[in-house]
Amino acid sequence: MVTSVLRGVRVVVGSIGDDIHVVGITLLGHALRNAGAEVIQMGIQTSPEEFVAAAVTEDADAVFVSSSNGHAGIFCPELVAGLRQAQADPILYVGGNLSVSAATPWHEVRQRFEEMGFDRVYPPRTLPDQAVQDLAADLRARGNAGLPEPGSQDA
Ligand code: B12
Repeated sequence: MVTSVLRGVRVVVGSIGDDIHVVGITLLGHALRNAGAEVIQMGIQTSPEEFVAAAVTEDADAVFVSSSNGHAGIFCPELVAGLRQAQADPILYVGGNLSVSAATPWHEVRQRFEEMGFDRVYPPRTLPDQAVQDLAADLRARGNAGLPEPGSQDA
């Protein structure tokens, strides 16, 4: 793993709504920290309002929303609306188990969350390193010139 690819980047991480699954967000937090990010770990059962407040007060570059119990669709619209109302525009990722029924085709799940306003929607069992690399690329695409280029001596 590249150690400082997210140096100075501020990321809010948590499980949304009534979700009590903690292992995924713990691993995500470690991976982001190992990549140099400052992680604001919200833990489990984080309400949409708490996500928004943290994103605003911490001036977050990105918000990572995790949901394992399938209830993300209930809580995420409020989170996206809250960020818009607060005129906050962090990069927004969501992942975990995003639908209650495993029978729902993945492309429908992804489309639903993309239409809500998420920049990336991750399927179950996504490795944290994938999101780390995606975040570095998305930040660079937004013009965050402070990040080291992958493979550079700084990274
Ligand atoms: C352990 C577990 C529990 C434990 C949780 C303990 C704890 N404190 O965390 C207990 C027993 C308490 C539990 C309870 C429940 N659980 Co449970 N649980 C699991 C289990 C077996 C493993 C979850 C886990 O820790 N995985 C390991 C981590 C590392 O993986 P992960 O969470 O998927 O995260 C990885 C990736 O997905 C990714 N990721 C996760 N989030 C995000 C976000 C972003 C932005 C990105 C980039 C990546 C990312 O990063 C992680 C690292 O790779 C899963 C089944 C499974 N095999 O996944 C069911 C499962 C998640 N549980 C399930 C259910 C239904 C429940 C309950 C509702 C059961 C009940 N009827 O009470 C309750 C939840 C209550 C609530 N309010 O949330 C279902 C959810 C189904 C759905 N989504 O439709 C699952 C899938 C089991 C199943 N097949 O039915 N559970």
